[in-house]
Amino acid sequence: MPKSALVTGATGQDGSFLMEFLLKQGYEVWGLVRRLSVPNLGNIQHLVDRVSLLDADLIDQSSLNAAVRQAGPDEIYNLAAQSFVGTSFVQPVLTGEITGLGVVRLLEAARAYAPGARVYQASSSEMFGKVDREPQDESTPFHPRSPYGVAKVYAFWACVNYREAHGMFVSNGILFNHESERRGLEFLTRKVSHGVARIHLGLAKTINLGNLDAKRDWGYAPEYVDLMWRMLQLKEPDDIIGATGESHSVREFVEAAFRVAGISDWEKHVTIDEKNFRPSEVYNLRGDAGKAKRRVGWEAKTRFKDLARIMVEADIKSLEAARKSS
Ligand code: NDP
Ligand code: GDR
Repeated sequence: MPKSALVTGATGQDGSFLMEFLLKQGYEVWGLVRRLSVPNLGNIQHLVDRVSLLDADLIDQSSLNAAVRQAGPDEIYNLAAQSFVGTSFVQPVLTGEITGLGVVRLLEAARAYAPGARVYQASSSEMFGKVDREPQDESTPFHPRSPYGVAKVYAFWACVNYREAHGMFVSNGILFNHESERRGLEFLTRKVSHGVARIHLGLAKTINLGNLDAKRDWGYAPEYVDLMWRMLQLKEPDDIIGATGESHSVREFVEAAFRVAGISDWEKHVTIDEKNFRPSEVYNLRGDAGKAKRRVGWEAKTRFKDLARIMVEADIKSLEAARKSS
């Protein structure tokens, strides 16, 4: 019998890469999607014939119960979230409902209808927030700096508690930023790669950004779904960081992206706007993924400059294709 997996957040960046990965491993794959007035299947259009999609929402307990019961999965990957930090400041209650309480709803559904399933929770480096050491590892204290980070901390501890109280196999992957050509357009790297591609093709003149001094540990998303899977193959549940171990500023990413398009005077193409700053910022994140290497043999491979190149080239290619077909 092939193993089966239920992936929430199926339409998102990570959901799409994870479902591809699991299909390659021979899994029967169930993807959880929420009802939208206009379907949002862009990232998984190429997979819809090979996975089973279930309608459910992290806000709605009965739909989660039904989805878990129908899929009867061996593994559950909870990737669904209101995942944009900026929005969490203007929609803090919704973010708490989805990104925090939504995880407890899913754990309850698993406890009732698939108690033997192994559960992966998409925890985040945003939980470290205002850090007191560098690099951050699994023993670094949490000090979240946004409603999103606060919700992720709640969800993290809920997972630990379901492990301890109910003996369930629940693991937290504490992942640092990972990006790709499938990233949503509002996130920094994709906003920049897409903006640079538009400028390169003469479709725009500038990109409007915020804090150029913030630093992040940026990796390439397809590699991180492999870590998620490896974590659920361990004998015992555990909480493990995924990161590259390198930290770069937003400014460095912007420079690198413009360089891919052959533009050196990038300052001329960047405007700064207060609206892109956060009320409380996370200034510097750099992860120590030593435990991931020791426990499951995982290491990030794609380096910073290659990431910028992959993303800018992909955006130039897709914008050119769109232009030709219009
Ligand atoms: P995305 O924002 O690309 O995807 C989020 C997914 O969650 C989408 O499929 C979205 O559906 C779905 N979703 C949102 N709200 C609900 C809801 N109420 N019910 C059901 N589904 C919902 O995120 P990523 O793929 O980048 O990230 C995956 C997970 O990993 C998230 O939990 C994120 O917080 C976490 N994370 C991400 C990191 C990163 O760098 N990418 C780093 C660390 C953690 P829809 O398409 O309908 O909006
Ligand atoms: P982040 O990602 O907050 O790290 O959360 P994001 O790409 O939004 O921001 C990265 C950094 O860039 C700065 N920045 C800008 N950000 C955006 N989005 N737009 C701008 O114009 C801009 N200008 C500067 C931000 O202030 C920030 O410092 C991501 C999400 O995927 C989370 O879900 C995940 O948990 C964490 O990564 C790890």
